[in-house]
Amino acid sequence: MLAENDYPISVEFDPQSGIFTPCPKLTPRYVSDLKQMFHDQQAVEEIIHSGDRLVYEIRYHPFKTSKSDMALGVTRIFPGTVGNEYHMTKGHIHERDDQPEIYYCVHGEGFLLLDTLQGEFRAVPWKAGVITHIPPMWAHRVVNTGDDLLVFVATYHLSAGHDYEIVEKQGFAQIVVKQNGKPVFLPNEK
Ligand code: M6P
Ligand code: ZN
Repeated sequence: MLAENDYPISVEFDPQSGIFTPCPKLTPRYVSDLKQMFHDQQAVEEIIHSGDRLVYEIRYHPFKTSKSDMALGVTRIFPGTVGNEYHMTKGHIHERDDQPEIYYCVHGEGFLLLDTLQGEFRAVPWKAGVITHIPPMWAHRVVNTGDDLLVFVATYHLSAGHDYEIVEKQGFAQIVVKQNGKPVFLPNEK
């Protein structure tokens, strides 16, 4: 006997805009939610005082059956910088150390930053069509270095869990800043 949750579910997705329907949950993230993440604290304060700014949105759909727990997340990062640092996701590492994730860039351009927080760092150049497997124990963050929206699709297990604290404290090994209109990598001073 199938339970009510055990039937297939589909959503309709537009890769250009990053919007899918039906969408049970939308989480907006403002500069004020990412305060600790950007290196230029003066720029952060100025933006917050002048009314804050939306950096990205996450649309989320859980798929929980009697035997499984998948999640679909679609993130749209708006173009822009805070100081000279490009808009990016907060970044997190999974609470569980056996939980990977798939990230699929469907629109825009930028970098996927991957960091073990123990010495290994990768910056994967990202554009529409690139799919990256994020192994367990690698923190992940997406940076939008283009003039357009960056949209990516994520699939992971609900039970993976999000740990933001260590990323907040330590940051990723490198930051991505705009210099002469181009992305440049600098060591994180944190
Ligand atoms: C993807 C998934 C989500 C994550 C979102 C934004 O959709 O990895 O789990 O919440 O990106 O990233 P962050 O949580 O780091 O802000
Ligand atoms: Zn994740």
